Amino acid sequence: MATIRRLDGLEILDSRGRPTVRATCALASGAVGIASVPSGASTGAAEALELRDRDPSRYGGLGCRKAVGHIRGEIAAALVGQTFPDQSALDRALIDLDGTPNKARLGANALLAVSLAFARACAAEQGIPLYQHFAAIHTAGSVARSLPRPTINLFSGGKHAGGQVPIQDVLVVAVAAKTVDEALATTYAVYQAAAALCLEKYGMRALTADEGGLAPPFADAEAMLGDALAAIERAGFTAGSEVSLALDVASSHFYADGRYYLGGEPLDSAGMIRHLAGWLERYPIVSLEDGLAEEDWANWPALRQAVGGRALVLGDDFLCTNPARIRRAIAAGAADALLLKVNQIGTLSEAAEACRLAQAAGWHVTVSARSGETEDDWLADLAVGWAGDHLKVGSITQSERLAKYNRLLAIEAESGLKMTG
Ligand code: 2PG
Ligand code: MG
Repeated sequence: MATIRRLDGLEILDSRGRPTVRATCALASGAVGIASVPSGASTGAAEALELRDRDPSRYGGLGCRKAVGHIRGEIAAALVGQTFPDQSALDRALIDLDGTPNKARLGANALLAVSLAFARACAAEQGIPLYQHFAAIHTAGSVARSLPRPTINLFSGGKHAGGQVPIQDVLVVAVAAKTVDEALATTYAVYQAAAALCLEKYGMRALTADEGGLAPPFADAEAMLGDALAAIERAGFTAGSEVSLALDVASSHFYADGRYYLGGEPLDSAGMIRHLAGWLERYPIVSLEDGLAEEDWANWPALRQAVGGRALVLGDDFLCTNPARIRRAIAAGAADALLLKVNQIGTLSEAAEACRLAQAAGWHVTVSARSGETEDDWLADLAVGWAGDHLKVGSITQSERLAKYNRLLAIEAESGLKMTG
């Protein structure tokens, strides 16, 4: 039971310097929660709507004054003074108030900021860590069981790096690390080795992309993967048994008219699947995100079969953290892992439903940040509370990324929980 005493919104700036939304929720008990929402760039077509002002004279139309105005105005008017038995009651009120299927009227950014600020205030009211409160939101009565294993950006391309190479992320997974602390130290070593390699090979200090990944002018995606392998070895690790790779192919963003424009001859879906299967043979890849495009539904089951359990078939744009899309994908055998981004769906309760659905089907869950992030660290608590297998936050640089790793380190130190295997 929590009674809202005050709701407020603030337009703040994200890691790209673009506006986003922060909300403050004060409860009658005096407990206060403040939360900020992130923003994507390589967005899925089925994502909930992020409300932008569309005033070209201010932040190129990306202002969030309307969304903030909705928190201060209509949402506050409807919710202040109301008592909510739990998170799902609050989220239901937000969804009903908005009244659209994709949160287009009040904005998913406004709704999610309130949803998260309320959760934080409730955790504060009970005097429990946010990750334990998130565990209870996931399933009443449950507690946090494990820590997620970080998957960390090494190299960036695609929409996060100006498209010098079509695929979006090559990530490092410290598969032999036993603790978060060890996983981060391992990744740091690989990242530094990659930076040195980029200096030698490309003759330039490697510039970083939106999420802090190194983004030299790779000749093609193959070179990106080869350089990742070389960096792992240069750092003194054995590729595969100690350090593996994860890929965000983000293929929706180089797919047009039924063809994948990966460089060279355009590939049809079968050709793309063969290409990806070839990578799995040559590189130690444990997770393959958006290997096919979001609208290429019909071919996802064939991708999953071709991968044959060698790597996770992870859906991001494909699933959009949307329970209806996840049900369909489970029924079709189209994937076996969910990339979970709360702002793709717009409230905590709906994202929790997406997470439960995936986990009940035996899927893995990778809890993910967005390319436009803030210094807020709730995502680390969410990944712990919801028993995420992996946490994908971007690279091991830039404070908006490190805020989440630092929170995860603090949770590891205080909770005694073990990282997933
Ligand atoms: C993705 C995310 C995070 P964005 O595609 O997985 O890397 O990117 O937030 O731009 O959608
Ligand atoms: Mg993605």
